[in-house]
Amino acid sequence: MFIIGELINGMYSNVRKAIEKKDKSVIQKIASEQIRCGADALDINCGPASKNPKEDLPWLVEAVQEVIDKPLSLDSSKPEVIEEALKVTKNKAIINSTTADLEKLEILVDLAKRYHTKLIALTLSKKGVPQNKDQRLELAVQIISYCVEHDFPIEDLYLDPVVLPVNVAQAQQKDILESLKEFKLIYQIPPKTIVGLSNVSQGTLQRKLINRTFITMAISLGLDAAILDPLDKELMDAVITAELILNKQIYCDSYLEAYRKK
Ligand code: THG
Repeated sequence: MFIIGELINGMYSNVRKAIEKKDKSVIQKIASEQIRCGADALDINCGPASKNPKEDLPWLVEAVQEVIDKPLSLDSSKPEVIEEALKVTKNKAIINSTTADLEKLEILVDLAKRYHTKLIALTLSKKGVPQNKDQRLELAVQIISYCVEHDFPIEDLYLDPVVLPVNVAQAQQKDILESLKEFKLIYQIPPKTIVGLSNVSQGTLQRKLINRTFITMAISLGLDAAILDPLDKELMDAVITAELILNKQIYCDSYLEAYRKK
């Protein structure tokens, strides 16, 4: 499982304040902790309150890169903000994200090719959030067709079915999970899949339990990557154990430690 740490996000008040004060040390501590807990990459999002995302996102990237040598996922709905951050990114980056809309695909697939990045694509369009798995599949087909026609390597594409909170979209959860399996059947090279895990539990009282139950089910349906809180130890233990059960790691009594050391 490819784990992207979610904690550098202006949605969190400590990060929002650090961005306002340009306090690098707060950001660098959150970055290092996430990697120490097993994150393979970090999501970087300056949050909806940022007045100047074209400056704030590159500032975050540079602050993180001073202490961490891992891929960064540049999280913004504005392509011009992502491009400013790409200009300062050292490692192979991840663009987070495009939608299935043609004008977004045109700009972001081109950016991903020019900067040799991976690309997360949400099965979302101007019509809004898909309401069932057929609508998700249709948008996934549009995204893959565009990538194939424009020579973007499918190996570098991650499809995101858009996870919704269980308290407002309970009837959709089964479809979201099953989409993960269906996306793999669209093309001869099965596209990778990703979810923003914490979305599922927003506004609920049992956040951690809901997160780890959802991810365990998603992993059994072939999930490749997740944006999540790597500091949640029970969550990380559940991820490692789900992968153990799927035979992605050899069993030994200390398999949790063995995974963390690798
Ligand atoms: N897909 C992709 N990218 C994404 C998402 C996705 N990026 C953003 C988001 N979704 C994933 N990251 C988060 C980060 C935090 C939370 C949820 C998802 C979260 N934050 C607390 C909340 O809102 O309750 C903030 C609490 C606080 O203020 O301290 O839940 O789906 N590709």
